[in-house]
Amino acid sequence: MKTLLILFVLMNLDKLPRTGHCTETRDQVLTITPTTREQVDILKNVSTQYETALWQPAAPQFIKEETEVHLFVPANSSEAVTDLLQRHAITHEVLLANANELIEMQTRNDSTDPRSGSTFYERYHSLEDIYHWMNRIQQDNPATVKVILIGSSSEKRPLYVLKLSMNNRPNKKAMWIDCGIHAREWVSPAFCLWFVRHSLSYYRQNQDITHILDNMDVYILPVMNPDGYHYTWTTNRMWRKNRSVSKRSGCIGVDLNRNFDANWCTEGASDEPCTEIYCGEFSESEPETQAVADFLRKNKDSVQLYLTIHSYSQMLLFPYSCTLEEAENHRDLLEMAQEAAQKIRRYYSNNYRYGSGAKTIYLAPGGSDDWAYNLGIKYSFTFELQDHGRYGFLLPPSHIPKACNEALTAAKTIALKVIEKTQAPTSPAPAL
Ligand code: 0X9
Ligand code: ZN
Repeated sequence: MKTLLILFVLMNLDKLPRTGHCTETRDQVLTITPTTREQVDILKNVSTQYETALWQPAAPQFIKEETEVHLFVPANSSEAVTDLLQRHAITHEVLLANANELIEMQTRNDSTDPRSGSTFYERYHSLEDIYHWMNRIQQDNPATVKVILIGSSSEKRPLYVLKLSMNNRPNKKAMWIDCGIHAREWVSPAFCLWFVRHSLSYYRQNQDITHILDNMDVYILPVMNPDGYHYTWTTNRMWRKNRSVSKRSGCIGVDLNRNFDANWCTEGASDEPCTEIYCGEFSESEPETQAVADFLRKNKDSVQLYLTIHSYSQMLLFPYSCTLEEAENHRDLLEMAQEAAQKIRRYYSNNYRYGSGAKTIYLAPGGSDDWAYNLGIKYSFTFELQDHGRYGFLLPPSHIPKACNEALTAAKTIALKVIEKTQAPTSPAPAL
């Protein structure tokens, strides 16, 4: 009997939790709905008291009554956090019980896994892989793809933009797409890769992408926050900001989507370096922000459409997010977002909300979309990709194709509209 018991313990050593308790606790995501002011205040303090990561909303100050909060709770804080919620009768449920497994699944190098039938574009990739991919794409398409170095990150990683250009028409217009401003939103860089693959594979085969590329060059920045993205692969999967070191605090990182010069650091951002929505020392204080802003300033006469890709919550947002005021072409932007959302519903049976950022989610100043809009790029959108919170930032790789195709549909619908509204027809417009 004793031998059997020892054998059992030895066989299960790896399954025993480090704490020595018998029940295995794992990293999990909770969905919590506060119903009273007191409960809201308790939740606002949770992230400062315990090691947790707020998934939704982006910062504790946006937590309000009767609105779902998604909270990532690592195994070592699990007991304390659930105790606290129970003591204050705060309604909560486990949204994801197996966050560790999902993280492991997403970082596994599938190319060496013979059981995996997924292609390169149906997986998440490390920063190094993405740099290699960009190089290869340029080498394989020397006539149409160029890699442009637009600057470097605070840890001195290069910021590369791909330029897709199918012809040299005089006075050619362009669109811009950036991905990966927020490090943990992995489906965002996956979308930039997906868009490039679609453009290169379906040019001259698919009418819509052909019409877009005939009339516009495309600038694509697959990872705007390389330091943060790298950090999510090596150290902390839940990291959001960049990795710059603050002079006046031990806390690291600026929220690059609060660092642009659009009502910079007013309500909806924070001047406290330890928060997730820290706006930085001054607008464009961060090299990543500066590189993008400089590039767009230089190219503002040609760039007509600005797209920035985030996750999650399934929304198509447009200016303003930095004020409750309406943008001057609000009707146009609303119509375009509505048409894009309708197409997503029709083709993919998925719901995307749409509207101005401030009215649809929250006031959030210093964002790249508002800044690009004020620069004169009158068609400016933020896409929040899948999902609604079932997996949140840990969207399994198997969901990449649908999430990216939905966003691709929206991007193409909007780009075609921009061409229709601003450019005299040079070739027959496609039947929509
Ligand atoms: O808060 C943000 O930066 C974005 N949401 S996220 O959950 N991906 O962090 C929304 C950005 C909307 N646009 C602006 N705030 N300008
Ligand atoms: Zn984001």
